[in-house]
Amino acid sequence: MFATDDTIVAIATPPGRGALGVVRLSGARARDLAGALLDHGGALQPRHATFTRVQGDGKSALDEVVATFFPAPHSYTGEDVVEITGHGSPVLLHAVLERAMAAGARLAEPGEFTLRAFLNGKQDLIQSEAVADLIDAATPLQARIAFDQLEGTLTERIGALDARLFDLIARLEASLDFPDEGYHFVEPARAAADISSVIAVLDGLLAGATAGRMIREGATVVIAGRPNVGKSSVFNMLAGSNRAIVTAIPGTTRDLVTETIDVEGVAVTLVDTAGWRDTRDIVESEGVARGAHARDIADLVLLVLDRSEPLADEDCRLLDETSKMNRVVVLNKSDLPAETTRTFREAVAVSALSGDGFDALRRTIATTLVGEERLRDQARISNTRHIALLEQCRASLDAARRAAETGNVPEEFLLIDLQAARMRLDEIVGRRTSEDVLRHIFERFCIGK
Ligand SMILES: Nc1nc2c(ncn2[C@@H]2O[C@H](COP(=O)(O)OP(=O)(O)OP(=O)(O)O)[C@@H](O)[C@H]2O)c(=O)[nH]1
Ligand SMILES: [Mg+2]
Repeated sequence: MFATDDTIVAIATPPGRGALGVVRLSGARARDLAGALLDHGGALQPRHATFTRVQGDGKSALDEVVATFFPAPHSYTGEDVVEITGHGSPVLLHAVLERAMAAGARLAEPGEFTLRAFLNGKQDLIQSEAVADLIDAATPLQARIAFDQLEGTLTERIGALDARLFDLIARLEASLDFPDEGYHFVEPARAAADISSVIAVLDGLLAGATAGRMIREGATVVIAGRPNVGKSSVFNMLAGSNRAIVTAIPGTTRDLVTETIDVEGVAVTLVDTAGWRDTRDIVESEGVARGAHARDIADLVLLVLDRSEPLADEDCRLLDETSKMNRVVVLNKSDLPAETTRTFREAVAVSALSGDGFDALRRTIATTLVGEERLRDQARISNTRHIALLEQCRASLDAARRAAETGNVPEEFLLIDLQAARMRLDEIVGRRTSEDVLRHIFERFCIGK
């Protein structure tokens, strides 16, 4: 499968300059190879920070470094690991890397350190994926969910589900040892009830999945409305910058303007669009078409109305068009006297001029996208791979339950579905995951992780 008998090396810190930079080695020869680079006499002591120097090609030293040796199995990868911390200069770090490779180390593939941690049983697959999520996190909420998964809270819940299935399977298998016609070790009704209770736990996990995925992957929020209602002003206020051009001339915005922002922990790609109206202007009508397309793929539409004017035909048309979408109506220009009194189910009054109402708008956006979910501390599933496998698991359990409910299906048939359900759980934690899937997961990582 994956080669783990060689010693790998990579720069573990991001490209570019920094105060410090780290080169990491992992594998059986990590300590020997480090010894060949460093001018420290004698072997590195376990878990001691050793101040020493890296030798250059000739006699002169390259850099002063601190080297730390983590002997197997108490290291990130579960193998012998040496971390060499030097000055954060790309030139120096590459020189150290090349010296390590010249001594016999192989350049690590993306994610290979974490892959080894997984293969050596230091982490399960959920935790390895959480490492990538933690590094990628763009908001504190994303980081918290990833860290939760790294700590094993989701692993525990999957483990608890697995234990209940295992118990049921064991009891049904025992029935097979009493093959007398009509004798059930577990009464079918009992089996159906047990399966139902496992499904209920599964549904609890899946209930938060959409929100979890939205938090992990971020959401696209599109600002729509007729010209001049203040879409670009609302966009700028939410983005905290004057990114979009604002003028009193209707039809100012033509292109899509996007900005990624943090709305109460949810990473939102905010899109400003051209005001919707019938127009003969070629450029503007292209902008209007792009805006319509953006609305179609949005996770949420902010429909901006100018509250200081009566509703126009275009407003009504947009209200109608977006009525089935995930939508928040933004009643802008609340600093001016109100001209419309119509009320909407999900509406927030704001003034993009004064900033009034924007705290409420941010809260409404976040709640509409992910519910109150984000405020609760609990194990969450957020990863599409986990969600898909849990749904497959649920489908198998459902089939088993239906079979049990008929009361006359042999245990063998129930067992097939229950085993299939358990297999999906095994795939989530990585006990039974194909090499292709593993490759796909670890390719996402940066080199050095
Ligand atoms: N009084 C008041 N004026 C506002 C408010 N928001 C926007 N405006 C004004 O309304 C006009 C239009 O604002 P924009 O943000 O450019 O409106 P828009 O919807 O993006 O317009 P288009 O790009 O042309 O579709 C500008 O003169 C803004 O200063 C508000 O809350 N109160
Ligand atoms: Mg605009």
